[in-house]
Amino acid sequence: MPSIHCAARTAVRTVFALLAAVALTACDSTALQFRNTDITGANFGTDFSLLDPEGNTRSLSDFRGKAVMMFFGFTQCPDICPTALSRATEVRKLLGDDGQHLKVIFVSVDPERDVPEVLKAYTAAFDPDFLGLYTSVENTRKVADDFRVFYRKVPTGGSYTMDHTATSYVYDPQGRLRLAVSHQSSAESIAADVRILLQTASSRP
Ligand SMILES: [Cu+2]
Repeated sequence: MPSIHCAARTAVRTVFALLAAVALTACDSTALQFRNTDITGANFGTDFSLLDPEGNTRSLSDFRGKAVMMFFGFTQCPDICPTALSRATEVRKLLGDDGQHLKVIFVSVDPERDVPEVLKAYTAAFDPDFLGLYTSVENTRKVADDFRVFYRKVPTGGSYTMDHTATSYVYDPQGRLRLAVSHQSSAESIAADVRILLQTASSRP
């Protein structure tokens, strides 16, 4: 009898040790140390339906298997957009070979002027792999609202400029919105976070 009792106790101990190990693993995976704002579980910006410069309808699922960094702007932007897209170029460089697993998407908030040819030439000037997307003026407002992106026309003499949200969003390779990246965030911090998202994805069965 004592030996059975002992065996039972060992079994209980083993179970507890296993539970502790499981708890630790779970704890590790939820405590991912992102340097940008973790918005995992956000109930907005879950998908989009937009046109690429060739006129194909594109949605988030087209990029499954890649991390996606998405940014809203306009090609005539004097500073915010060029800065954000240059930074995105830098992020891909910092990622080295993993850079090919990051898709950068630029959504126009100024489709009246950002016609397909203009949009394509603009993104390609930063990186030929960057993708410019657009839709009708009306749908642009809906998509921006879906992504909690603000924008408005600001008249400048005979023309206009646009005010717009400067936040970039990052999706993991499963297509889940994970990070909000501020305009002040560095390319290094974004590359570090994207690396985590890519590694977490590849380690999953
Ligand atoms: Cu801009």
